Amino acid sequence: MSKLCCGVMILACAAWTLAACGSDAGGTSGTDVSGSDGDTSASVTPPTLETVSLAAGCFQMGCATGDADCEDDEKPAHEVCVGAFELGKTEVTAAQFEACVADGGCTPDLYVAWEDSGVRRNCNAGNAGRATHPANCVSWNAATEFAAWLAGRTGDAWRLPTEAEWEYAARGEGRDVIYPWGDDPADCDHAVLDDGGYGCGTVPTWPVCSKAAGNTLQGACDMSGNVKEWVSDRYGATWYTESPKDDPAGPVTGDERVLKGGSWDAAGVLLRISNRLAGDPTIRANSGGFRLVK
Ligand SMILES: [Ca+2]
Ligand SMILES: [Ca+2]
Repeated sequence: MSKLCCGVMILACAAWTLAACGSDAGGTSGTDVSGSDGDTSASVTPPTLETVSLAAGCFQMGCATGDADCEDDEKPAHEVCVGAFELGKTEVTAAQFEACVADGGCTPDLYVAWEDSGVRRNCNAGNAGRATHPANCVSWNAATEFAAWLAGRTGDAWRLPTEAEWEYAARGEGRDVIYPWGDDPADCDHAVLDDGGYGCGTVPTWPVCSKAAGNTLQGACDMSGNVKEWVSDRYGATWYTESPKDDPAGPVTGDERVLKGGSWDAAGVLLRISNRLAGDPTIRANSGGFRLVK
């Protein structure tokens, strides 16, 4: 991915020329306009995030065996070990994100809310018809803010997953597979993607857990496709040559953050578990969302 390309993407997408925004463009496809919602309320009940349990374990992170599409930044495959954690079964939904907004915990400038026309119409937060769709148009900064808000309101240590935790979970506790369902190519039976039509013909997102055949062994939905997901790590193209084995958390320096799993506007190969995207933490792409762990 090139940063130059990403800069152009933002401008192209501002006019909602979707066709220009569907590639492996580093998390920057889609809308990036200023939000304006600011209503707050003191009596919001924080959402309960359904989770699946992951046991501690070690696995090969990076290119899966036999993956001909694996890219340089996914190499070398290397052993990584993570502790046990609880993973959000779904991408954080628009309704869950709206609770944070209504409670004053999520800053409008860090995400884009839906409006009835223009470029915001494909952002889900604020659209009553998309309550069960994933929150999209959220920056990495908005995702971390949501996590901090939910942790503060519930007392649980909610946070973004590390890239290693995300990948371990997508592999169903670390299996050597290309996709959550195995090695068969990504299609609309398993995931919400671009199969020649954005979102399998339904632009943009689908309600979370619409593609049960693509779930992980533990039951996590949409790890591949629907929205690509922010993880906590900074991006480093050569990070896998130096990553530690135990609980790696990414490079300590770098401006961009990692996105995983591909999205409704991405071709199937970009939904590979080991695929890595990099995005500026301020970018609010209509193909980008997140899930949390604790
Ligand atoms: Ca996803
Ligand atoms: Ca990539």
